[in-house]
This record gives sequence, C-alpha cells and structure tokens, in this order.
Amino acid sequence: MNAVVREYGLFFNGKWRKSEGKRFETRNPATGEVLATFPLATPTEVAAAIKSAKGAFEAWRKTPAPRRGDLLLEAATVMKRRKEELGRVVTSEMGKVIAEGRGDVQEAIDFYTYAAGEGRRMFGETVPSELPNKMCMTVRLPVGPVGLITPWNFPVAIPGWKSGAALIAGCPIVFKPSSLTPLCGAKFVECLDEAGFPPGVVNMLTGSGPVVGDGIVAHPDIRAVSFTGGVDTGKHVYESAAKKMIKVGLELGGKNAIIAMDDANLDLLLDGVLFGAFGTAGQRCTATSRLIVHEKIYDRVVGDLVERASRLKVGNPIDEKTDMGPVASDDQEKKVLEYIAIGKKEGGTLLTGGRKLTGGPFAKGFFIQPTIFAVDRNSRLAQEEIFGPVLSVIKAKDYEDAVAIANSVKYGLSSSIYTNDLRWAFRAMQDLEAGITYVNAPTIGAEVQLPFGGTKETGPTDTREAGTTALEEFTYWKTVYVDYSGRLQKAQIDTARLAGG
Ligand code: UN1
Repeated sequence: MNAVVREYGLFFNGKWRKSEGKRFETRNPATGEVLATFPLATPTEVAAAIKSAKGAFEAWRKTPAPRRGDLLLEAATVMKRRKEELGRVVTSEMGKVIAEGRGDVQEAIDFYTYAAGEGRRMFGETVPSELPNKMCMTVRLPVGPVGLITPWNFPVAIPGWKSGAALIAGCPIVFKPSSLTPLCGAKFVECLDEAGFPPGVVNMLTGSGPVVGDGIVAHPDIRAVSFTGGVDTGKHVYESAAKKMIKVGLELGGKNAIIAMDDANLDLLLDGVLFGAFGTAGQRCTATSRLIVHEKIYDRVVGDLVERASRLKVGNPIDEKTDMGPVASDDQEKKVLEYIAIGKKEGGTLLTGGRKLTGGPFAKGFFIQPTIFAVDRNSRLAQEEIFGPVLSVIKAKDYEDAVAIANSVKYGLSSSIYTNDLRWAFRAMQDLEAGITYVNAPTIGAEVQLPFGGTKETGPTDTREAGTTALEEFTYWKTVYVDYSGRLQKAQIDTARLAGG
C-alpha cells in the first residue's frame, strides 16, 4: 500500500536532522504495514539535542509566561486543524479505535489550551512579614531543560500533558517517544514546530532506552524528568535522577478496581465496566482490570457482563464500527497470552474470551478476545498489571471486604465504586488507596484540568500531572524578601518592635 515509507530524522535546534544511527521500523499492529522508519539516536546526537535545549533556556525563561502561552494556544490550534490526521496516525500506529484515536489528540489540545491560560496565572503567594516595611512572596521558576519520556498507549495525549506543563513553565524539552509510536511523536512535534516555538525549545530524539532514555536522565544539563511507563524502568529512572538531585515525575501503572455494591444501578455498572476494561484494549494505566462484586449481585453481574463482553466487535480499529482493536505489539500480545495461561494454571475460571484471533482480517495483527476470569483475590491475575483486555472478577462479602481487596495491590492509580448509597460513596473517597476515585463511573477518563497521578508503586505522591499541579514537576519555588525600611532589620530578633517603629 505504502509506495514510499518515509524516513524520519531527529528534531533539534529547530530542524529535522539526519542521524548517523541505525534505523528501526514502526508498524500498524492491526495490519503489520510498515508506517515509517526512525533513527536510533547516537550518544553524540543525544548530547547535541540536550545542548540545543540548554542553549534555548535563557531566552525561553525570560519570555513572559503569557507570551509562552500564546505559542501553546497556537499549537492547540494547529492540532485542532490536524486532529483527524493525527487521530488516524494514533489508531494506525498504536491500535486504539478511531474514536479513541481522536480522543487522544483532543486530550493534548485540551491540555495545551488549559496550560496556555496558566501563563496568565502561575500564582505564587504574598505573605505578611514579621517586620515592618518588608514584603515577602513566592514565585515559580523553571528548573531548566527537562526530559520527557513517554509511553505508546497515549502517544499524543501524554506528550501533550508533559510538554504543555514544561513549556508554559519556561523549560525547553527533550522528548523521547516510545519506540512503538515514534510517528505519533513526530506528528506532535510537527504541530509544535508549525506553531513557531523558538529553535531549541522543542527537541525530539528516538531510539533505545539505554542510549537515549538513560542518556537524557543522566545528563547534567537535564534538570527534571517526567516518565510514564513500567515500574522497573520507573525505579531505574528514579534512582538515576536521585543521583543528580533532580525532580522526577513518575506514573507507573495500576491495577485499578471497580467496586460494585449490591445497590448499584446494574446497567450503568455494566456500561462502565465494559468501557473501563476493554476501552483501548485494556492498555491504559487507568484501565479497569479488576471488578470486585458484592456477593449478593455477583451471579447476575457476571452473567450479564460475560454476555455483553462476548458481543464486542473486535477488528481493524480504523473502522468506526469496531469496539476493540489489537494490542499494540508482538511483545504485548505475548505478555497478555502468558497471563491468560497463568490465569488458567492458577485455577481461575475463564468466563469468556482467552484466545488470540487468527486468520482472515486478524491474520497480520495482534488481536486478542475480550477476556474475563473469575479469580481468587490473591492470584497473580488479581494482583499484577496485565495491560491488555483481561478483566479479573473477584467476589466480596461486604463494603469492608471489597475495600480490603481493592487496596491489596502494590499500585494505587485509579479506583471506582458503583453505589447509590452516600455512605459507601463518601467512605470510598477516603478509604481507597489511589490517586483518583470515581463514583458511578469507570476508572478511566481523567480530565486535564485536575491532578493525575497515584500512590504506592504507581509513583511518588509529590508530583501530579495535569491540573494546576502540573507545574510542580517543572518549577521550583523561589522565596523573595523585599525590605524597603531603609535599615537593617533582623527577623527573629526585632520581633518586639512596634509596627512602623
Ligand atoms: C494512561 O493510561 O497512562 O484517564 C493515561 C484516562 C486517560 C489517560 C490515561 N485520560 O484514562
């Protein structure tokens, strides 16, 4: 189909550049088609991109934040104009259904629009002094050039959150997209370039974790890192960043549960569970990977759920009628199938799905049926992140038991409870160990104007993406004292003086 497969370069100092590195292909996980090729950046090129970011920092930090905001707004406008094109690239390269592909781009547009306004706020505090004729305040300052390392599952949205916050704060970015979705990364960077960010403010490198990822994190001129991905890599990034005492934002996944209480609206619940578990083929950090059901409604919920899940239409995600596309790669497929085998081996009951789809339209893609297991609360399927279309259902005795099950995992990103009883809803808000709790909605669908992040091994709680908290990742607080008394005043010593004295 593709007459010519486009060869992309690296982007730094305002231009796309040829690389000395070897090349790799990016493919459509539904059809196997090669979409483009990208370079494995060399250490010299990593250094050159970071140098370009460093060179741009002085002028960028001194650009008034509202002017930086103008550029973000322009980038949002470009993305709006190119939304269909970008949405289709997301779907072709990553495999989420086209409505979600468009949604992925919309999330970046929304955050850029939101962050642009932050350029006119970026509030600090003014605080009274204990001394007369003295003023105290705090201002946010950008930390310097920053590294953004992003996953394949939200290949435009997550670069959008991270870069929007960094850029409005005044930090030039060195961005490494996942090697499964470099084309989405490149299209996103094209939009920023078209918006007119000054050379060196936006830089993109593709390539391997050890050379590019580690190279960015360890480089002395990179002053903060934001990473979304797996726990093991996240811990490695955290350690390496700690050696330099730099800020690091980590979002490392989840094992998110919906709790279904016995008074829940069952139609609403089933709609939510299907969307939460099988949307994006379960490949969201926020995916509903566990359903914890009150024993009184267990049989009915499981019966209806299995019936509806088995009717979901799996197919090419570019087709508007498809409910669920492929998983993103060969490795993903292997991992999910391995977990299905583990589920059977440890005695879980396979309620529906469980197989790879082959032949015909599925022949060249990584298609797995929507799969539901009934499992024991301590099983690996109940505890480990699978990142695919596999839902584990667990029976609970009552509210306390359900919360204990929900909290028994090492992750803490998203959570949900379906109930019409205010007591359970309000208690769950306090009791669930997670950065996000939904009431009567599934665990996915976070909005950009609120903080996003987790607790436990999902990541350190001191940073949050999105919302006003997004700035925390890329700024530090400067405290400023202005003494206009015209004489030396001593804090903690002159406290007995009368005001104006
Ligand atoms: C992720 O999977 O890492 O809340 C991000 C959601 C999306 C973002 C998910 N807005 O499901």
